[in-house]
Amino acid sequence: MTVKKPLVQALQGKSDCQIPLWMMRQAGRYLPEYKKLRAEAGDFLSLCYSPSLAAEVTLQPIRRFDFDAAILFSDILVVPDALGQRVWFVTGEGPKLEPLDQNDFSGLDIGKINSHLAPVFETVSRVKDGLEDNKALIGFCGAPWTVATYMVAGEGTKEQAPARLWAYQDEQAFSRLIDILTEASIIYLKGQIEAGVDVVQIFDSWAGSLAENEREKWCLEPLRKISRAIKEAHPEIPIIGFLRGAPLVYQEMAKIADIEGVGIDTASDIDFARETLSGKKTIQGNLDPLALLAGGDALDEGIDRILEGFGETAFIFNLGHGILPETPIAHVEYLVAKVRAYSKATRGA
Ligand code: 1CP
Repeated sequence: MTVKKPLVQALQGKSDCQIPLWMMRQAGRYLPEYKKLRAEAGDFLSLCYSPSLAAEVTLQPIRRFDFDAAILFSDILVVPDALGQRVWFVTGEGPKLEPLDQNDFSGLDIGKINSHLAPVFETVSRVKDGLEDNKALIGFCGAPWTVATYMVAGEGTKEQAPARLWAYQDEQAFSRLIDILTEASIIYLKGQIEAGVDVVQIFDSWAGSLAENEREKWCLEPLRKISRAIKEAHPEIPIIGFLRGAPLVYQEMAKIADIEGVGIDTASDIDFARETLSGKKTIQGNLDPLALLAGGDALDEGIDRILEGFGETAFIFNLGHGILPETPIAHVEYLVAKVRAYSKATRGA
């Protein structure tokens, strides 16, 4: 008999399975074992491209907290790196990319995705070997828009102005870049699925900075294309879309046939999200990472509101964005125990 994975069950629409729990950025700098390994590994991209170390980092939070899912340790910016745009990480500053020539980016080559990212696929196989059968492995990519914001600016930017401006000034060229990234994301996600991931998540962290009509073009349309292509090749693999900062988009996401899960961010209204998505999509979210950092009443109230709001629907407990490096381990332990107790009491699982 195959062992059930609560994360996959929830994404199949079940609301009576154990409430699955994982955290965005769950492998990372709040964990002492991560910091130790990170210091030994040298630069961040070498860690992403070292299958043995990346697999170890992927499994660290599962060993410590017994989450229901591991998320592949990699980064959204391995895709521009694979396309031939040089990427590096500066400690304390974040990602840097060699400037993209907006008049000629014909050098970007999707033909190298599979060979360049072979170490990431190898990480997936190794994690699968180390993961219990009831745990899911999540693969991911950045959404074309979010990845493009880094490629155009050459670094993280506050309001993603360089990419937004270019999209207004030369819509055709920007559209070509989004098409390349859409194609690259499909190849990359298929590679992860063929190597063994059970679920994929598409991170559109900067969807919220776009005007509404621009969001349709640069976020929703690529999401429809990517999810369609993945579903055609791998109908059994659930897809989670996470468009941060744009709650009204849930009405549109509820209509995308090829995604099963919608990640909701910290600022989302719980009742609105439930009314818009429940019965159509599995909801994932949305504890404020700062409430988790703060602990105490803020944490209790945050967890209670989410469990009361979503506990009766198909639901995955998560944060509204990534866990912060200063978060005390004890607060994460408390969160896990509380969600588990609620799931046992209300669902018997
Ligand atoms: O020094 C370090 O340890 C680097 C910190 C770090 C880590 C741990 C970066 C640099 N990336 C990651 C891993 C990572 N990135 C994962 C691993 C799996 C997990 O969740 O445990 C994932 C899913 C990502 C995805 C990612 N990278 C996103 C989308 C999700 C989000 O948080 O919004 C984005 C926007 C990035 C870009 C990036 N990479 C790293 C940093 C510091 C950033 C953000 C830079 C910025 O704010 O602009």
